[in-house]
Amino acid sequence: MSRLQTFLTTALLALSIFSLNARSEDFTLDVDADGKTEPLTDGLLIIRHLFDFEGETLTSSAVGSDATRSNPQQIKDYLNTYSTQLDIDGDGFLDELMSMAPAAA
Ligand SMILES: [Ca+2]
Ligand SMILES: [Ca+2]
Repeated sequence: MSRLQTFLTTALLALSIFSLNARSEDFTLDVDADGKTEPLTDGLLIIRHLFDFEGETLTSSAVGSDATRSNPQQIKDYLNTYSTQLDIDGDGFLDELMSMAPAAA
């Protein structure tokens, strides 16, 4: 491998690692962006999103009083943008709650 190839490969690798870090840092579990991560707001929003709730049914009684991201479409867009970060167990699927339901019944 030439020096140029080595340099370009190293630069590309460094850039991809930087990009991954930057993307991860952009995502937080504070879905409604009120500065706090709470189970009955942010957690509920994520669960409802995973069950494909939309509009008012997504956000009803599930955004904090100081939320700066409270519009259902904004929240849906945010969670869709960072959907890979929501795959907590890393199995490539976001629907484990739904797929586990028949087994648990
Ligand atoms: Ca929050
Ligand atoms: Ca998963």
